[in-house]
Amino acid sequence: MSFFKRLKEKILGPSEEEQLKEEEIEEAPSDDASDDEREVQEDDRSLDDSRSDETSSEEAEDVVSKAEEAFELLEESEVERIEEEPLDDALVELIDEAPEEMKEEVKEEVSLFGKFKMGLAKTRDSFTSKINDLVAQFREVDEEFFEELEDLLLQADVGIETVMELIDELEMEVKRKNIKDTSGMQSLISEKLVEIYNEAGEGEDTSLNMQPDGDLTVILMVGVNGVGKTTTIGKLAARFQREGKSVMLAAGDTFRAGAIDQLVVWGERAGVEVIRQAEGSDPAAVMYDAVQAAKSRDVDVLICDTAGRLQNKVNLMNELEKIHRVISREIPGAPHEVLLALDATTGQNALIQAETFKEATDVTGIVLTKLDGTAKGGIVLAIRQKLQIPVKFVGLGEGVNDLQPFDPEKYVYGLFADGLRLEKEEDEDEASEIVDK
Ligand SMILES: Nc1nc2c(ncn2[C@@H]2O[C@H](COP(=O)(O)OP(=O)(O)OP(=O)(O)O)[C@@H](O)[C@H]2O)c(=O)[nH]1
Ligand SMILES: [Mg+2]
Repeated sequence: MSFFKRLKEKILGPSEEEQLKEEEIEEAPSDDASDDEREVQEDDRSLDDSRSDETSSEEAEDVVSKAEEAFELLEESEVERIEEEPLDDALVELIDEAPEEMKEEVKEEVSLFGKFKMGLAKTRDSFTSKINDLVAQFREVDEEFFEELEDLLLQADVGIETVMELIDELEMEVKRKNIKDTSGMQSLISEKLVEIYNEAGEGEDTSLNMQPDGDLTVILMVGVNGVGKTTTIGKLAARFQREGKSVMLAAGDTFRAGAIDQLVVWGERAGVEVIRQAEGSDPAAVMYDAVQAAKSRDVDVLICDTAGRLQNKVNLMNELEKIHRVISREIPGAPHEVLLALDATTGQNALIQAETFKEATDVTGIVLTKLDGTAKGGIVLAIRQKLQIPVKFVGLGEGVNDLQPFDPEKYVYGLFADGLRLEKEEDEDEASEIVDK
């Protein structure tokens, strides 16, 4: 059954056909009921049906059609993947139960969660299956359990400080609540991870520093070669356009052969203008041109690409400083965002790159790319703890819609989703066993 059929059924109840089938099954054993009784039952049922039909079917159709619209925005391959891996019933219920005026918001949340869940498949599979193994192997919470857990988190690139803090917190919680067996540990771990993440970045702003309507916002994209700067610019351009903003791109990577053309392709895809000069020309001059063009065409957002392949740190610093100077001279306060792209698959190396860029320029946010391609998604936590720069977006694939604003709770829940559902099912099984007894 397709995702939408399930969604529809969840909201509207089973289709007439399926209802008829159910009724046949229900009626079959009631042979001894008199015809009169059956008639009364049927009348009751049809009354109930018409009442609920009138009140809920319009709303439900509305939610379903809005959900369909939202999913149409996703690429076909993603829809297939979502259909293959259905959303948790609990999340579908969320859409179902939301008040009418909030349905749109809830549905967006659900589809965002679906994206995190898909994009984090590698990390989740390795991480949760290892945690599941650990829980199965150690029935009791003891020192050895914590040692193994520590190893596992380090392997996922969570970072030593965060791991130590997490283990300390868990040990305290286990003592406080007198927890003996490991069965509830998954939810406790995810709860604590979100808590630690939030504490480490208290007061941090993960939204983009956008200028008020009518003013130009300049975003500079920096990072070493191959991390995904140009791809992220393409995704951001499409995102802003969807929000109704006009966008322009500046081809500031004049260093690498083919870099300008690559940005032009993204520009064409999103239908936005790309300001460029010949390969090898001064990037600061490109920026100057781009800012002038953006101002004269009343553009809302200018996103600037830069070279990642500079020979050494001094060159990098000099170039970024010059670009910065030119932009801020033309527009005081700009660039409004300097986004550092970091490749999640490079693990701890990403942290070293970040330190270098922090020295070279005022990085205002991180875009963590290729999270879909690594089993070491724990790097998000290490970045937060070590760098004090907010992760503003994460890249969860190569497609134009695969850039998502970062949300720690959805992220951690995405990591543990299956494990938590498993736990919930076990709890429910246990509860029903108790009731049965
Ligand atoms: N799976 C996956 N691949 C990505 C993501 N972001 C970028 N890529 C891929 O990473 C490769 C490099 O991306 P680019 O955007 O060219 O990287 P860049 O930082 O501009 O590289 P240079 O221009 O050489 O400095 C491309 O093949 C992209 O498709 C992501 O979030 N997930
Ligand atoms: Mg590039």
